[in-house]
Amino acid sequence: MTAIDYSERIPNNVDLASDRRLQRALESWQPKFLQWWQETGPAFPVQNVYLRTAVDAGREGWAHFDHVALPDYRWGIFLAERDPDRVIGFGQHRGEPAWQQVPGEFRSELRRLIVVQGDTEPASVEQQRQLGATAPSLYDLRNLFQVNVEEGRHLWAMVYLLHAYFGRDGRDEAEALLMRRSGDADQPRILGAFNEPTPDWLSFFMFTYFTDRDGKFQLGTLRESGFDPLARTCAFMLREESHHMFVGTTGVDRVVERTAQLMQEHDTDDIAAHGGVPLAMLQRYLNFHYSVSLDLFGGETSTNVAAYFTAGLKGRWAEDTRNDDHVLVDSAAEVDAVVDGRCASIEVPAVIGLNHDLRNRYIADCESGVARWNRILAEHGIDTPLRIPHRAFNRRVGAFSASHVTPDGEIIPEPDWRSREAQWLPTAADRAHVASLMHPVLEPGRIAGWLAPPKTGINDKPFDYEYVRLA
Ligand code: BYC
Repeated sequence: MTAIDYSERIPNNVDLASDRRLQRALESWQPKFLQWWQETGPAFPVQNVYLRTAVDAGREGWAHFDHVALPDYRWGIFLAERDPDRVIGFGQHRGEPAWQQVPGEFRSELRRLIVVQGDTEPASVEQQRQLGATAPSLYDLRNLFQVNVEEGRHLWAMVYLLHAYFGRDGRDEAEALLMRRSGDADQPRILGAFNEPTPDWLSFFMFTYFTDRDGKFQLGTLRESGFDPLARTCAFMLREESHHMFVGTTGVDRVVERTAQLMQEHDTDDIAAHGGVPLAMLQRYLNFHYSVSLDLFGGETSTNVAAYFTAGLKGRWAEDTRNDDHVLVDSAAEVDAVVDGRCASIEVPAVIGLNHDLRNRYIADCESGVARWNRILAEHGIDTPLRIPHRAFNRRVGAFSASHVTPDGEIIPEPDWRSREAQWLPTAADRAHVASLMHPVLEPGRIAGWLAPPKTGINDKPFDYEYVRLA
């Protein structure tokens, strides 16, 4: 059964009505979620928004589009269809039937993974709370709200698992997910990048390109999980996630396009005075968001990830395409390391190097975005390309966290690094310039001057469609 029941207070396709205890527990969490949404969700008041809502967890026609008042969005619990023959694809339990209940010996590791995943979802909503007030177009405002409501739904996805499978401590963790706050000194969100502010739309596009893409890869590994309810929920989340990355990819496309146009039009790199984002500034934003997102993959060597993999809780990206034994007991792998004061690599048992493996897949994906932006620049005759900095640059987690590394991958003394930091990472002046461009443009069909309009609208609607009805 993949169809979603919208007659219930909590829309779901998990037959919630048949488990009164669970239903009551989630119904008592629901008003707390709505209160959290009021307090930390989008602050910009609007009447309603042209949003997609999931109507079926199957493949075809899974979403319905309509104007919806944000607090009336139907957050619910949607799992991809169950394959009754599914077996665990990796680790020491490879080949055994996928678990429908939490295996007792891995309970705390599994809960930890679900809590960390769940914590990122409300964090991103909190980070983006103020953006509505400076939206560059109604189309962009609509996309922001779409991303926000779906991140809220992804929180529901993890909270369902905590309530349904982890008893009392699962319920406590579900409460705690509503208590932590992005950037809060006392109760911060768990992972670094989710405590960084998203103060402007350039940051939002970079975040949805680089940080949501970590979501794609992490969800991809949890979709492989031997714990079937987690695998199924992540499979469906990934479908929603692709729009979030589309927002990032095309958002940066459009900034690059406008930057290139202004450079051509005024025959100068210095387009700040002409209301654009100079290329060097774009590069610094890219450097920042890429490096903090690399940190989200954890250390290059990690006994946590080895334990997750061996237990069958967290697989590798595209596990079934890997040409090995999927157990990795006797395998070795190269991972990044500092060797003799240089960025190099060392050989380690493959299972403890799996964060590096996933990060590598992620890096290759990021490179495709940069290639795409450089094609836009080249079409405008601009031959100073954007670049992905070296993976060791500006890292706070893992092998390079104690080193000071240039975007070219050279380890240099800290004072030298500090003296050049302003060339590499957004400066206060960059942030002030970007902030100065953030004026709301809220008439249908109009767009701010610092980015190009999108090539197509949402769900075949034109760009000048009234995607958001203002309050
Ligand atoms: N910040 O063994 P290590 C998304 C902690 S994004 C702070 O090297 P491990 C989304 C780590 O927890 C996807 N702390 O790392 C995107 C550990 O602490 P404990 C989110 C960090 O455990 C946009 C210690 O350092 N999902 O969905 O192998 C919008 C040693 O770490 C950080 C997941 O991440 C950090 N950056 O891997 C909305 C999937 N990195 O245990 C949503 C679930 C590490 O010693 N999480 N630490 O207290 C995981 O798989 C793993 O927890 C991690 C870390 C990959 C995050």
